[in-house]
Amino acid sequence: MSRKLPNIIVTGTPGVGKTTHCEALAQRTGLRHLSVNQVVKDKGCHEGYDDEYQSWIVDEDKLLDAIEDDAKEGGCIIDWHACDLFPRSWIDLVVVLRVDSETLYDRLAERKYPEKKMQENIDSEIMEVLLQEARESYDEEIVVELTSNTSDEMESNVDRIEAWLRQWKEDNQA
Ligand code: DAT
Repeated sequence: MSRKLPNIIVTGTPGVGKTTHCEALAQRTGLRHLSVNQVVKDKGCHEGYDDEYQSWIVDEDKLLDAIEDDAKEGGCIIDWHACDLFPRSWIDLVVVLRVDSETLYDRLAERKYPEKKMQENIDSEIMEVLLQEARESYDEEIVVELTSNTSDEMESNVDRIEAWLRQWKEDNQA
């Protein structure tokens, strides 16, 4: 696979800080923040809206078609609360963000999530659902778990991913 730049997935339960991390990373590194939520909305990669959960019902085939060219070119930071749908060959690093449940509760309450959706997300975080999904879907060496409770942690996470990117560039020079 001859990408000039790597593709990174930033995943985790809604509210862990994916968007915040991806925006900071995109600004610092020049990589593209690929918000799957935005792509699903903008390119109609869904089968409608689920009112109870207040989220789109994603059509994964359409989504993969919509991002394939970008992914093949490389340099994408893919921001999504699932990671098992992307072909392994596209992905160089999988960052799973984690957060304490009380902090997550506060963040989701602020978003006014419906009670059921809020509880399911908190359970999912406690059960490490996304971490398991990442470990089952990708080689262990490329999956990194990072905590995102505070802005200091976010800063150090971004530093770490930036350092990883520098190393990737060195290792993959043409
Ligand atoms: P996600 O994209 O995973 O749903 P987000 O980036 O929108 O999450 O963050 C949800 C809220 O939490 C938002 O108000 C920013 C805040 N937040 C995220 N990560 C944080 C961190 N590490 N420290 C402090 N606040 C954080």
